[in-house]
Amino acid sequence: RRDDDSGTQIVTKVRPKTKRPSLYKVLLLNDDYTPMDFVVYILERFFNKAPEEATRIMLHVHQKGVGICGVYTYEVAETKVAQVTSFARQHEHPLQCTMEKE
Ligand code: TYC
Repeated sequence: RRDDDSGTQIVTKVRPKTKRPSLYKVLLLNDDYTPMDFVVYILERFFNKAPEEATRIMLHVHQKGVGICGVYTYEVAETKVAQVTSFARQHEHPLQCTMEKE
């Protein structure tokens, strides 16, 4: 919606440019040392899982080696990873939490 200097009207359309944000999976990795009940607590506290769902995810990670805790936008996923890692280290557990683009 503008005129150039030749006097010819150039019509440009305004396009609503709202791209949906990329999503990131937050993953827990299995290890031999972190207690099962600690992992369940992590899933309840940081990922808002009900006790049964938290237990299911923990056992999945225990058996398969890796599992999804949740799917979030970049900054939320990054914050979850930092919170889980900090909390695990405070309790001297080696629990690994990472994120991966969906
Ligand atoms: N493998 C651990 C154990 O036997 C339990 C565990 C589950 C650890 C999930 C980490 O992400 C994990 N105590």
